[in-house]
Amino acid sequence: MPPSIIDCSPYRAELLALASTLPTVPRADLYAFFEDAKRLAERLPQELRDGLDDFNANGNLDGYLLLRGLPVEPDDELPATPTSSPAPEDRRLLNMEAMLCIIGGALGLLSAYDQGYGNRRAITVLHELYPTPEAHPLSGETSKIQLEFHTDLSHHARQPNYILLSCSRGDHEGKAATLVGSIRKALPLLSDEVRDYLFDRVFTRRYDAADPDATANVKTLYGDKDDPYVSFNRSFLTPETPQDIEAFDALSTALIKVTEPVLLTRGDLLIIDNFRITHGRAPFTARWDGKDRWLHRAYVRTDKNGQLSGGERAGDVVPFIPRR
Ligand SMILES: O=C(O)CCC(=O)C(=O)O
Ligand SMILES: [Fe+2]
Repeated sequence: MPPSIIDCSPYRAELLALASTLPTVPRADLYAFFEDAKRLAERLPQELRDGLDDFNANGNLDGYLLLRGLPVEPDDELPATPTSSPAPEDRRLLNMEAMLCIIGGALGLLSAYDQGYGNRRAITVLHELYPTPEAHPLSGETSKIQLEFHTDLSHHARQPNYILLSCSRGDHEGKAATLVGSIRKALPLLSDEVRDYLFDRVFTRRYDAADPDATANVKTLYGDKDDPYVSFNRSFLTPETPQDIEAFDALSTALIKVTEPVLLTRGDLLIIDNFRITHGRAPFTARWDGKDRWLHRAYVRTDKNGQLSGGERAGDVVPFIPRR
């Protein structure tokens, strides 16, 4: 299995040179920007390109690939960490946005998603993640509370293959680890009975608290029985029978047991295989000083699991289709 961390510091100059040829205001024309980024992906340093291709084809045991040492700007050249979204249309390209889009282009199609329940934020490919002062201190959206394990967009029939998180700023205290639980590591901890029970068992996932009819059908384990995909979200899936609950608990315990904290710091880019790991985030303390944790996020579709039907472009909005 390929390694899960690639040190990119030897390629910094080469990567900066690639990024410098991208449009300087990406939001002025996102389609054109993503097209350029995809073209540049062909020119990534060969070892890096090989690592990405291998991960794309085979995955790895950890379920993620972490690129370290990417050419982030010096901190005093970065704008203040945002406190609202979307980002201003005229904001100049940041290096970690450039990295997000070039690496995303190497893996597949950068895509925006209609989530089906009225996206909390604007539907866009380029997301910004930062702590929100107005949510402090009680909301689950804040820094204070652990973000519980989940699979992104598990209720969506075209669930993205990858979540890319690139880091312009880590949190001050180095506590905001992204938590990743790999099914390839957790599977051997499950009994044959639990595996058999969960495999292809369909659970109902409500995706709109305001509408009881808004449901999708989600399987926690599916695909190849010996190397399954996982989808897990304790708060949204509804186990119905004592057997469901028992199997759910076993899966949850196994995933927690193998969970690894990945602490993102400036210049890191984490590629999460959204089919093979569930993820969360440890609590941390925000300071609201303009230097709080700041990640850039994008979803990538590939030709796996019915995500593409032909003719799609990077930058498209994927319409909402509940998983059935
Ligand atoms: O903030 C993080 O590290 C993870 C956030 C998250 O779960 C996501 O972007 O889907
Ligand atoms: Fe997530």
